[in-house]
Amino acid sequence: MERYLAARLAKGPVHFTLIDPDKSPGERAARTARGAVDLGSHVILLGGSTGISRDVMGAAARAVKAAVSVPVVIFPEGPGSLTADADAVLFMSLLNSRNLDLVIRTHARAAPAVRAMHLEPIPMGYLVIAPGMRVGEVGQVDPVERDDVAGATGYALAAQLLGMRFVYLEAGSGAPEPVPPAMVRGVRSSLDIPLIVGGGIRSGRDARALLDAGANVLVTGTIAEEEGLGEGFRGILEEVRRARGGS
Ligand code: 1GP
Repeated sequence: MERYLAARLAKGPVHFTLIDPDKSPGERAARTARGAVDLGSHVILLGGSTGISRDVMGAAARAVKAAVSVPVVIFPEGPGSLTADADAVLFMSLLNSRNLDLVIRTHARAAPAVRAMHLEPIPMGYLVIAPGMRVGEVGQVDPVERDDVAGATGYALAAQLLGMRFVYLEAGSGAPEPVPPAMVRGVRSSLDIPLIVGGGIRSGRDARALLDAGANVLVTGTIAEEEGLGEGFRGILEEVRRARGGS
């Protein structure tokens, strides 16, 4: 997965489609994934902010893998949703959580299982920006304020210096506005590793502002869940394609 991603990122920004298998189980997840990949999405993420059982995650991963040839990656809310049926897992530390379990302790408990399942871990710093929505609450986060570019940059750079290979700025699923482009621009200018941005991206216009600011990966979930793969989703993918020079 990481090699696949590096090859895609070498040519420009990429798009991840996030599907919640609790809301879109099995074949339904596969249908969304197929449509998203047909429109140019590069990776399918499976996850949600409430406990998804291993069975539900496994069934979705199997169905999606049978339907598309892009990597299928778990966006974990906890170790209970890990399944060997996916290709990789975002092995992510919730950098600004007050709960040490979400910063490192759960990882210590889950690491042997990740190894045993032969799931490729993608080392990532995950940073929640206000408003943070549900992940901000369940993640017991001290959200970075939307105008605190220096604060976000500090966390992102610390993640890089600790050896993490991706940083994810998260406004929270369903956020009324995405992470501010000015924050993306500021963090991007100090960072050498790819910057993932998600939460509240609903239109081509949102996508373009974040891509212009230097986002390397855009993640969208809610738009496809609420509106299907219609105008909003297509507009986002169009902007990603444009930023890649048409490829
Ligand atoms: C959530 O960043 C992702 O973790 C996607 O957010 O559901 O708002 O697209 P949306």
